[in-house]
Amino acid sequence: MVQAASPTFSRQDWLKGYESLKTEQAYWIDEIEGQIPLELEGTLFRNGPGQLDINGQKYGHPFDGDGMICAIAFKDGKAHFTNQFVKTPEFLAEQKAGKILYRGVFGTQKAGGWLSNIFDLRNKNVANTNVVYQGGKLLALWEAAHPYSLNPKNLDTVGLENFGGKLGAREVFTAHPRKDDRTGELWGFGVQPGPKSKISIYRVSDHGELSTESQVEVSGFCFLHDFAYTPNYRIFMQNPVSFKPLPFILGLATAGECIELKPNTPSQFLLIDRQGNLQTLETDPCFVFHHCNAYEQDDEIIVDSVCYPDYPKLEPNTDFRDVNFDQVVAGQLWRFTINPKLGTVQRELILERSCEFPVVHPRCMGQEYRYTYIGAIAKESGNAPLQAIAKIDMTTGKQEFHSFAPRGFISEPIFVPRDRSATSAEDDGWVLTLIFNAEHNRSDLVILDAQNISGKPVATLHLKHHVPYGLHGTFTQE
Ligand code: 3ON
Ligand code: FE
Repeated sequence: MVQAASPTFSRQDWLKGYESLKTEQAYWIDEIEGQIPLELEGTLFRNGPGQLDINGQKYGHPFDGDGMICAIAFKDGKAHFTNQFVKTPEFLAEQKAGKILYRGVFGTQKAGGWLSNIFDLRNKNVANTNVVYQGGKLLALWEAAHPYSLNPKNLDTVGLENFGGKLGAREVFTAHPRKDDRTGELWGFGVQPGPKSKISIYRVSDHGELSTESQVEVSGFCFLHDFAYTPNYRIFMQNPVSFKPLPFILGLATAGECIELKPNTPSQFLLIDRQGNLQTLETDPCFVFHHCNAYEQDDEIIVDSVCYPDYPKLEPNTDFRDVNFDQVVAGQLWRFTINPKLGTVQRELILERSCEFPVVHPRCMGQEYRYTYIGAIAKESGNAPLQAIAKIDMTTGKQEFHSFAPRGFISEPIFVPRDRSATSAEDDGWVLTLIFNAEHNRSDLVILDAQNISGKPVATLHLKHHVPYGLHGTFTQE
C-alpha cells in the first residue's frame, strides 16, 4: 500500500473558508504587496456560495449555498472590490424567515426529518455556479434553471433572464457556456433530464440574443455539468449515472444523493455536429464535471477533461465538514483522442495528482493549444483541498506548481492575456486566483505571472474579509 503523504493543511484552517460571509461591501483595495500591472484592465467577476448557513442552521453541502458575486475591477494599477448576493426570491424569503425553507439539490433538507421534506420536489435556484458577461448582460448561472441578470456596474439583481422569451419556461441554461473568442459568441446548453433526456445547444450573440442551434434526444438520464466546444462539434461526456428518485420524493434524501454511477457501464462521448447530428462513442467508465478544452486535428478530436473514478457524492445525513479526504475520489486530467470516422477513443493520463478547475487562454477555446492552468493539491498523491495552481505544457508534459500550502486554499485560476493580439505568446499574461488565507482569516486576490508560475506573485491584494470557497468566474476587458 502507498503510504499517504503527511497533510499539507490543518483541518481547522480549511473549515474557516466555509464560514458564511454575511456582509455586502464596496471599497478600494488598499493593502497590496507587489504591484498591479498597469496593463491589467478590466473586471474579474466570480460566483460561489456566500452563505453556508441561515442563522446558524447549516446547509449540508457547499453547492447548496446562496450565490454571491464578487467583482474586482482593475484600472490604472488600482483595484476596487464589490460583492452582492443574488437576490433570488428564495434567498430573500429565507433571510426574512431566518431558517431553511427549501431543500438543496446536494445535501440540504428542511428541519423536521422526512415528514417536512416529503413531496417537496422544488429545486432552489441558488444562482451560485458561474457568472458571465455577454452582450452587456451580466448573468449569474446555475445548472438547473434560468440565469439571473445582474447590473454589471453595482451587481444589483435585475431578475430572471429568459432572453426575450427565447428560453422556454421549462428549458434551462446551464452554468458552463463557452465563449468563442473569434466570433464573440457565447455557446451554452441546457438539459431536460428524464428517462430520455433532451440536450439543447444555445448561441448567445455578442448583442445578448439567444437562439437554439440544435436539440437532440439521448436515451437515459443525463447529468451534464460542462461541455467542450470546437468549431464543428459540441461535445459531452455522458456519465454512466442513474437517478433513482424515490428517496428524494419521500423526503429521505436530496436529489443529488439519488444519483449514482452504474456499475461496469462505459462512459460515452456525445458528439453533436452543427446540424444536430449525434454520434456516440464509448470509453472507460468515469465521471466528468469539467472539460478543459477540445480541438480538431485532421481526422481526430482531442478532448481534455478532469475525470473521477466514481461520482463524488455525499452520503445522506452526513456533513461535508466531516469529510475524510483520504476517501474522497480524486479528479485527474486526461487527454482523449477521438476518431469519429473509426469510432475509436483513446485516453492518456496528463496530470496524476488530484486537480480541478482547468482553464486555457481565451483565444484557444476550441483551438489547438499548449498551456493549461488548473487547481491542484499540494502533494503528489492522495487527496486534500486544492492549495496549488499548476501550469501544464501539453506539448512537453512539463508541470509547474505554485503552492499556497499550508495555510492558503486556492480557487479557480483565471487566465488574463496581457495583449489580445493573435501573435502574442500563449502564456503572456497573468493567472488570477482568490486564495483563502487562513493565517489572516481573510482572502487575497493573487496575480501570478503565467510565464513564471512558480515565481513570487506579481501582486497579492489583501481583501478586508474572507470570501468562502467559490466556483467559477470570468474576466472581461470590456
Ligand atoms: O434531474 C436533475 C438533473 C440536474 C441537472 C438532478 C439534479 C437536480 C441533481 C440536477 C441538478 C444539478 C445541479 C444543480 C448541479 C450543480 C452543480 C454545482 C453547483 C457545482 C459543481 C461543481 C463541481 C466541482 C467538481 C467542484 C469542485 C470543487 C472543488 C474541488 C473545490 O472545493
Ligand atoms: Fe463547474
